[in-house]
Amino acid sequence: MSVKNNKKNKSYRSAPKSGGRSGARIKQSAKPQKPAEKSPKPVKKAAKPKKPQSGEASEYSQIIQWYPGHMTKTRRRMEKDIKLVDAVAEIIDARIPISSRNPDIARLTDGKPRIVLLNKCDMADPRATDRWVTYLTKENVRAIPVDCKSGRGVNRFVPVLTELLAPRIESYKAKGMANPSMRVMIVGIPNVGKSTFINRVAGKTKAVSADRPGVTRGNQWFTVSKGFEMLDTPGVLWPKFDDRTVGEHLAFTGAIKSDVMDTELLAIRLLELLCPLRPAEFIERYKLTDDELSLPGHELLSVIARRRGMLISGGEPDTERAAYALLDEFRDAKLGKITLENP
Ligand SMILES: Nc1nc2c(ncn2[C@@H]2O[C@H](COP(=O)(O)OP(=O)(O)O)[C@@H](O)[C@H]2O)c(=O)[nH]1
Ligand SMILES: [Mg+2]
Repeated sequence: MSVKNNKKNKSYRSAPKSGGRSGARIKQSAKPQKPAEKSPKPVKKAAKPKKPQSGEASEYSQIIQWYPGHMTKTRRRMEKDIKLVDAVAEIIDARIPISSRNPDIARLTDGKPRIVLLNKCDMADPRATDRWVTYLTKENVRAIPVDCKSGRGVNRFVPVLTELLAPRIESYKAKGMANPSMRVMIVGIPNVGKSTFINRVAGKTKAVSADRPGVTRGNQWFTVSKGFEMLDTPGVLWPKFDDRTVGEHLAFTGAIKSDVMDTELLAIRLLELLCPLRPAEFIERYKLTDDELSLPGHELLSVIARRRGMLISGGEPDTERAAYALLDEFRDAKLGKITLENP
């Protein structure tokens, strides 16, 4: 369980505050006549996710089965690589800082100094990103918001790394090492932007952006800055999507393929989260009235389909097409800069 909210572990691994427990059932038939659950709750007051019932967990195991099967091998390799480095930079998605994070990271990184990069902040709500940075800083986590697409924020990486590793560098020097070279490794869940970040930091040639089998033979290091080297192979962490809310949030952002879930129910769930947040671009794009914003998700999806002229024969709204369009537009940040999880 990644987002359980136990008292011992009330770090930012605690449950997302937005989003309720209701949600899309995987591969259940969509019945848009009925709401998936009760009407949307205001985001701030939404109940924290609790432990899934056993049935829910097994549904999510379907996604796990869909996931690439080389998990164990990748993880072993990562555990080995981590032993070689002085620090770990964990990339998370600024729109879903809780769900995009692997809760085992502390154990996996073996207590090594860590930097958290809040990536894709070009698509996240800037105020929420600020709140996350403040929150993480209070938790003694070095956090840097970055947008690897434009490169914004990436230049803060080396200064923060330098500061974080200063004690380590000093201790090497005290042991007589003249110019110790510090090594750092990038880790994160699939599609969070690990390769893009490495490309940004390394320049044109080193890492390749898409996952390609066979690209990495043996470790290669490149110099990030004087005295700092980075492993060109990022460590892939798997998200813990055995919780319904986490699974949904990962699907909304495209971190996991949404076609393992029912697209219409997923879109309905997204609408239930968006309506209370009232992003201006979302409202403007679909010309939504206040009344429409308080409709249950499945009715609002029909409204959106009609407004978009997405109809099936007989003039009924094509809610499936509308669902795909909505999810695509959310992933392209066309509905606004939206953060789904708050500290
Ligand atoms: N908008 C936006 N897209 C990004 C950002 N960083 C990465 N991406 C995109 O996210 C997708 C996955 O990136 P990639 O680096 O391959 O992820 P990896 O699987 O973690 O290596 C690609 O389409 C990137 O262009 C970012 O900061 N902003
Ligand atoms: Mg990659």
